Amino acid sequence: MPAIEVQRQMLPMLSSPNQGARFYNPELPATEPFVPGHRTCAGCGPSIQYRMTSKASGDNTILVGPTGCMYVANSSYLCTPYNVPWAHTQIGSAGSFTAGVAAAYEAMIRKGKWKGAFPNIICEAGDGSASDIGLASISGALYRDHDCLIICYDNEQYANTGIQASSRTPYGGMTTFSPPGPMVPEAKKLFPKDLARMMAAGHPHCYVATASVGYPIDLMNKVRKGLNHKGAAYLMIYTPCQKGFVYETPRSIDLGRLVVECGLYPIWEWNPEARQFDYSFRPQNMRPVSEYLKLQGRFGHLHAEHIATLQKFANQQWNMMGIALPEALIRAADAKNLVAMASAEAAAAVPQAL
Ligand SMILES: Cc1ncc(C[n+]2csc(CCOP(=O)(O)OP(=O)(O)O)c2C)c(N)n1
Ligand code: SF4
Repeated sequence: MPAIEVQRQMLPMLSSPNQGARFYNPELPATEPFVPGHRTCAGCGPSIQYRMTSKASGDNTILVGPTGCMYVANSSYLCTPYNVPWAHTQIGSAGSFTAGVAAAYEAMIRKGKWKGAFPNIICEAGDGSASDIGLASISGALYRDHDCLIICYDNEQYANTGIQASSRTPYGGMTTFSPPGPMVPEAKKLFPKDLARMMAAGHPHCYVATASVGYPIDLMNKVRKGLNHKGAAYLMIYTPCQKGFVYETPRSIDLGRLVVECGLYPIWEWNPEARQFDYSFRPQNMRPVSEYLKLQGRFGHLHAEHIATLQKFANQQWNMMGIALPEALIRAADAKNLVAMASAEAAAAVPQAL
């Protein structure tokens, strides 16, 4: 019997992809594969992202959820908010499980055992799963080019276990595994693993991109591009965690914009055909990192020199994208110029003065 050809869904792009409509866009699909009713925190960035992602992918979708908040908080106590098939997998096997689902559908369709279009197969892995514990299985699935979309919903920490540092936690981030103290005043000393660029460098045939909940239309178009791409695709999406970052709950989308506007989360695409990075995405504003940091309790302990260090890092990212730096951002990379903030010495003197 000749093999039956696999029919793939080609999802259309939404217009105004860069800034997009903030609260309403008439082109948004009405479908809601991720419905109300789950135990995520108010303002949870990963669940906002989950809704956007599944809205973009539509009803012919299969979701895979390795252990983390987007498994546990969504499916606590024997119910789930998924209106499409969903399966839990172990935190380390995000990629191998997803690859198995994709390979099974390919085989079933070719043998005539499954009628209809190939489903959108999406894995939603936290950064603990994607950058640490499940990295090998995800890399394997991407390398073997299974037709699936693997998303790292990047809340920059292990959230579900009570906010521990992952290799995506930024320099200066306070977590229960990186508390600030006299020996390590900046809290986390290491800079984050450059995961998305690792994925592009290591799997050049994959569609790889970064996105943020601050730019919903861009995010949804990248989901669709990743799904339309025949073979493996990988998206890393900034998703602030209200509990771990310690911010006012309505500000999740604001943080999603600020993190890009201050250069700490570059938005780009890796084009596998041209084998090039596309750095053409431009936020509306460029801001100093302090505007982003000051909204979050996890950075509340930082001194001027640490903020300057983060500014230097952000400036390097702007340079990497070929964007000229305004004078104010160059100045902000020098701790002496952060006049409105306490210097390390001044801050250290406070307890003695009391
Ligand atoms: C092999 C294994 N190690 C550790 C755990 C404990 N664990 C459960 S949820 C979780 C945190 C996952 O973090 P992440 O993938 O970043 O997702 P988030 O909770 O942030 O959504 C951990 C470590 C586990 N379930 N399995
Ligand atoms: S702890 Fe963070 S990631 Fe988990 S449900 Fe709450 S806001 Fe979402």
